[in-house]
Amino acid sequence: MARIRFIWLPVFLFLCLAARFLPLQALQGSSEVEPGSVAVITSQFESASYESTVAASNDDYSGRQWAIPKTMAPQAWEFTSGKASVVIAVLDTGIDKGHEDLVGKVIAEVNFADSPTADDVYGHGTHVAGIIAAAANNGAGIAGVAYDCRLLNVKVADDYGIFYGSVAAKGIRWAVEHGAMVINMSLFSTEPSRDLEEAINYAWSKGVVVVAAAGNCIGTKIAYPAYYSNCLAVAATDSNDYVASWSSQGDWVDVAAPGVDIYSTLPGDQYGSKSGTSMAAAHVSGLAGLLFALRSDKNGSGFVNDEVRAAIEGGCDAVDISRVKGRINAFHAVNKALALR
Ligand SMILES: [Ca+2]
Ligand SMILES: [Ca+2]
Repeated sequence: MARIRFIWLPVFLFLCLAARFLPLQALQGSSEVEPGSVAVITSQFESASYESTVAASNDDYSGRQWAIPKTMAPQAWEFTSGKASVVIAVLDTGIDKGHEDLVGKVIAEVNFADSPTADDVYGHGTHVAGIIAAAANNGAGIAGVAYDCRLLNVKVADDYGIFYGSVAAKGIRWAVEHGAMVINMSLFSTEPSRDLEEAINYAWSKGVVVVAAAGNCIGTKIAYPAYYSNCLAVAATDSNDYVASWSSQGDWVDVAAPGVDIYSTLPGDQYGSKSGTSMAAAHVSGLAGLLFALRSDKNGSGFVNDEVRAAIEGGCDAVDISRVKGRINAFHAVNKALALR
């Protein structure tokens, strides 16, 4: 596995840095010249390196989900595990909606990508979807953070994990129109996109929480869409609460969440580990789903997204504080939301 990482890390570094070295004329007039990619470190899945005898649910691989106890999700589940009316859009490479641990979760889907199918050929969106909402206590697989919420499969990245800002913007607007309360974008580009920023602002104005991977850019280089102010930018931490060496970080990053050796669903009833700020963002979107289920519009704005975002950021544990503001804690965030109610 070390060899795979050695090969892929330079590829993603190249993606992060490529825009800097493109001829200037290639960058003028359009934000579409340079695509972004899904925010995973390797396209290969890895076998689990973490195994605990303590299980948080009766799912087969519960012991491999170190992020669940780390973020105190089981304690949060005492209050809510989400609800079917809370819809989370996964803007990604598609979802295997027939996966045994995702059956019934995807209520609608659309394909905006340059691909013949809304299914997940690349094997990224299915992993993200499982982290958010895989069925819990069904005796199989894993447990998603918001396992009673529902998903929208919004395919905006192609079968190589590549996306364009204008396409993701279309996906956001479609998701809002189809009832999404949370939009997860486990993808990033080093190029800004006005279409994408406007779509995110539109989503926020409609009461939606938008979550994005901070990118795997090593250091404080800005990544989009995570950088936009109406988007929660998520860095990745490991099981010891250290920020991953390849994770973007810096003042512009809003929260951190587990993103190293994350065990989740893969197409064809498979499971495996992946690392990246992709996985970190998915944990935050799951938590947002839990908080929407509590519905606490304390300030009477007519929307809950401001309270949800405040609870996520205000409920963080201080970890590795020289590099990130804090790592999400589902139980503390739920308590914040309940206190706000
Ligand atoms: Ca399960
Ligand atoms: Ca409000």
